Amino acid sequence: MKSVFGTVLPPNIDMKLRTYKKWVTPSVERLTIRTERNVAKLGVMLVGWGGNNGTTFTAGIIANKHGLSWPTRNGIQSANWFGSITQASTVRLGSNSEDGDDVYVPLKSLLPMVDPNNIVVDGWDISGLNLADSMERARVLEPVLQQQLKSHMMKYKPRPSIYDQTFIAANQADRANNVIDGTKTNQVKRVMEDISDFRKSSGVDRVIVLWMANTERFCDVIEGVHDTANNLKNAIAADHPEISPSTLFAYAAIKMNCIYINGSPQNTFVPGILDLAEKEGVFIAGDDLKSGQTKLKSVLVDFLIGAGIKPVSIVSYNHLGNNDGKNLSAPEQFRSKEISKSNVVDDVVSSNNILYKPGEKPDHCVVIKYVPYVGDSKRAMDEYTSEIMCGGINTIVVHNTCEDSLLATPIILDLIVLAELCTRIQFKRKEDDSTWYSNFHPVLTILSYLCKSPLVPKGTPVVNALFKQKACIENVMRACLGLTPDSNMLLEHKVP
Ligand code: NAI
Ligand code: DG6
Repeated sequence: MKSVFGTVLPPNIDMKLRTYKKWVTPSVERLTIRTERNVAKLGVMLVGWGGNNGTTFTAGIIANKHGLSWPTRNGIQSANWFGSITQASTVRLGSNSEDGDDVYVPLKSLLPMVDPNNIVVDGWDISGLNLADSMERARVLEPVLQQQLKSHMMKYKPRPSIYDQTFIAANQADRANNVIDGTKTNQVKRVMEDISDFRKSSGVDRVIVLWMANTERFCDVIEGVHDTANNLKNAIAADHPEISPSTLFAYAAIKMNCIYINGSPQNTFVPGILDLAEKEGVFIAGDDLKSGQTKLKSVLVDFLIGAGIKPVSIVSYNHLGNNDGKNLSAPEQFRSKEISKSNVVDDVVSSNNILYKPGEKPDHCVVIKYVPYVGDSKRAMDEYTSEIMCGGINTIVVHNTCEDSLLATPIILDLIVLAELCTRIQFKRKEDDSTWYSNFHPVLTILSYLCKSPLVPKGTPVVNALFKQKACIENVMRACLGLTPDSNMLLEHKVP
């Protein structure tokens, strides 16, 4: 079903809508949706496997699979996936017909999904440390847990990766001891061989490649180089210096029919990659995981503006001491993150033309500082200043200790689990007589909830507001089951 803005004004549309010159023509489009219930044996290849997120994700899979527990000063802690919507959130199915109580079920029970315990992990890193040593270097997990994980993690060693010091900060050079030499053509070929090798050795049916490596600077998008799949192919053959490692990985992954997800903010998805993904019919998604500070912002600003309150200044400061913070202390890499963190309120602001004139936006300042001592325990401070009734000013100040990688890791899992699910959902228009079903568009906008800067195809609105994003996931899943979207009207309780 869709709403169309058009020329027909039905007689029952309220006069007030005429004032806004918005004409609404309800129209109905019927879809048949089918979901393959056999779940693929899934392999995940992480670029940046030896980093904080890469090691924490791998450790999370192992710790949950083996049901590990460890003593803490507060008692025994067991492995879990708190922070993951697929593993730890529930969905309201409806109300119970007997007592009217709401009925909730785990989101993961709605449709068959990959069990995290069955995911096989592999990957690349420019640092050659084995995963046990990189886990220790990351300083994320409790030492007692690390001890239990060590024998498992030691078996993993990242594959050599594509290192281009013009794209990540110079301060990363000392960990680059595991690199693929040669031309860009050789590098792409090597990555494709790695994927093929992983497929064979692990026996997985499907591979998802996820960039969890350091934030790169934005590349300059050049006509004739990045604009089409064919130009990108020729530019790789010509070893063009402005093609980033992340774009080379995306190119190789798509060519190998692997979903490619960008967990960092840089503009990996140049037009040529979008073109390639469309031509090859391979899913891509990104950009940049939405974990702590931004997630809260995409709730708070939506709440304020939805309440008719006008945010006029948003100041977001954070300091962190992990290797991500070190890389982001370089101006060009910081700029990529700043762009990603800054656009997250645009759609909410432009939705309210009572509060904001066309083009008007709140002041929005993003500051990131590198303070090694705090390690992965990022401290985020935000000040939201808003105009309220008759010249009043309302100020909200938030302090959040983020535990960065423990917030990010469940999001990586959700991206992977939901992306795999998307490969099994297909659509057909009811009036279409053919037997042909289409997949989702190659750009998986349904994953926007998990991304700071959602990638969308041309002509598709960007949605940042968190609850709209979550409702999208839940309602698409409900549609797969033949359930109507949860409208929250609860008319069954309101109409006698
Ligand atoms: P990290 O610095 O600990 O890990 C990154 C890893 O990538 C390092 O091991 C590094 O050696 C490796 N690397 C760098 N360039 C590479 C290349 N070309 N190929 C393969 N490996 C390469 O960083 P962390 O904390 O794991 O974050 C990873 C990325 O995720 C960063 O870009 C960060 O901005 C992004 N991110 C992190 C979030 C979080 O909350 N932790 C949330 C959103 C995004
Ligand atoms: C400092 O902002 C470092 C970043 O990599 C963030 O930790 C990461 O992007 C998460 O950001 P947020 O705003 O979602 O908490």
